Amino acid sequence: SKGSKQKYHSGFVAIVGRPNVGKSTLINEVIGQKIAIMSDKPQTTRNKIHGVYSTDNSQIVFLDTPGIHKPTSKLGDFMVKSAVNTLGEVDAALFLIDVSEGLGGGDRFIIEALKKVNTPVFLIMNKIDKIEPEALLPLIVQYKNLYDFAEIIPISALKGNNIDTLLKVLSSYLPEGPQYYPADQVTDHPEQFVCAELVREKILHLTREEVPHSIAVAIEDMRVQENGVVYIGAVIYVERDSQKGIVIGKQGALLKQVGKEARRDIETLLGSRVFLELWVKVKKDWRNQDRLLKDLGYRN
Ligand code: GDP
Ligand code: MG
Ligand code: K
Repeated sequence: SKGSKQKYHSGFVAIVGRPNVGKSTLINEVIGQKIAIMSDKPQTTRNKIHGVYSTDNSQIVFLDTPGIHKPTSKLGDFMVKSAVNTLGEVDAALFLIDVSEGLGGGDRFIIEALKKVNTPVFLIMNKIDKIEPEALLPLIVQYKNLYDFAEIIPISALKGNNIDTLLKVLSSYLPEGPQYYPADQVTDHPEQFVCAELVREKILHLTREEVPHSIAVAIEDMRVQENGVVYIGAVIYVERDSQKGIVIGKQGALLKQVGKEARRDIETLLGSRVFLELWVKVKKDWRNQDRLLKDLGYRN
């Protein structure tokens, strides 16, 4: 029985910001587990990843929204629309910026999107470990001129600085509500999606070429074999033959390395042995094909 106990508060919080400002790092720091995929290269996180942060009297469900930026393809357009839709439905939004970089067109585009919804928006000034404290105030003034932020909180997602304050203030914005997920559940994402993202992550890390933005990974098959090993068959879609060559590498070396590194992470994630089989397929202009986008799970 609840008795004199505090009422339970819960809600959904979207994280938005330009690529590489630290959205995935923040979710990982809060959740304490590698569920959001990190990369030095932009736009690794395409789908929403729910990270669930639970305490005795509250629960925050984080949505790592795909990037809001000027769309250049059908996929880009889709991503922007779904991100803006998400913003309208959440209890609060965290707008992350990288304080070591100036306010740019990307930030302005996001701020315009934020103006379309009534959701309270926190300005989260990330990477404070990279600048002198005096540099913060002029930035705050600059951003305040563009938008009426509900809260402004400087943090370092990487060093874990001021995250406790962020969580405390954020919790005060949550309405009374149910515990949506069991307290020990940190993600409601299908394991398949996370596996596909891990493969993508490895490719992004291992290729220096212009491949990253034009790849997609689809898990075609995932099952537990009789010997207890989890079999995973995945297809890596690229747009051009030249990209296929790059992803495969000399005598298959790069693909082999991708498979090796991804398998290791997936084994940690699933807690069992994994046999990972990878194929590379050329699908010309897949970003503008509606059917394939649906097959890959990009749908609202
Ligand atoms: P996302 O694209 O917004 O999800 O950004 P990521 O979380 O993938 O982070 C991009 C890069 O910024 C990674 O190399 C992170 O380690 C780095 N990063 C994130 N937060 C911080 C921070 O607070 N301080 C510093 N110095 N680096 C950070
Ligand atoms: Mg990310
Ligand atoms: K990234």
